[in-house]
Amino acid sequence: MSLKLYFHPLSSFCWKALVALYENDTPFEPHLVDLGDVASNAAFKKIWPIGKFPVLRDEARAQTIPESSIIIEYLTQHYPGRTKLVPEDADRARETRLRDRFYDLYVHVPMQKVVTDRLRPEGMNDPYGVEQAKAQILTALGMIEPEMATKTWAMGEAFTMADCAAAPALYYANLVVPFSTTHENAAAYLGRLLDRPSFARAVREAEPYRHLFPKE
Ligand SMILES: N[C@@H](CCC(=O)N[C@@H](CS)C(=O)NCC(=O)O)C(=O)O
Repeated sequence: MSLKLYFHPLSSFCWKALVALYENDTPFEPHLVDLGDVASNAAFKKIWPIGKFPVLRDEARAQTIPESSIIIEYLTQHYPGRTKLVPEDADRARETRLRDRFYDLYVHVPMQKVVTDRLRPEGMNDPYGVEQAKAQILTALGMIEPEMATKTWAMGEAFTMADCAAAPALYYANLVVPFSTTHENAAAYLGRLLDRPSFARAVREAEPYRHLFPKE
């Protein structure tokens, strides 16, 4: 098998890459990274010193690919399948990338800020930063709400990389800033994402690790 994915089943950005892989039944060897284990962490940092997953390794092409969006671009280019995750049309591709960036930077990253603050040592919390992050999520939800009033997926009728980004971002954002009653279109979109077999599989496979998610 040519592709190896360094990941953790609970990690939201890893879900994004997993959705892309599952969409096209792309064969890969899963390699679980345990950042809490000194040896596993050190071995992973030799591959990608930044130490953030997912990271894809393609032995056939001798390529190491970090960053979830770049992994999806790489898969689209070298291992395409029935779901065209990045459209061929240049304008639609750019719009897809914009929505991918939007969900990563303005929903996913602030959601991470709220969650990782819960893991900080006693007395080292950042309540102001957490409030800013929650406000950022609400601003983004306010933009998603009218946009998803008429669309099935982020780009319309076609499932793309933007939906790979939206799925984990909205799933975990809904845990830290519940929005099912305040943003009904965004919530309905999350419901459709949860019904999508690729995302449902990623969520299901994380179940054994759910206890590791830090509660408030
Ligand atoms: N921009 C990166 C973000 C990846 C990321 O933040 N991954 C988190 C897990 S969801 C991680 O590796 N956290 C471990 C750490 O920061 O030590 C991407 O899109 O892949």
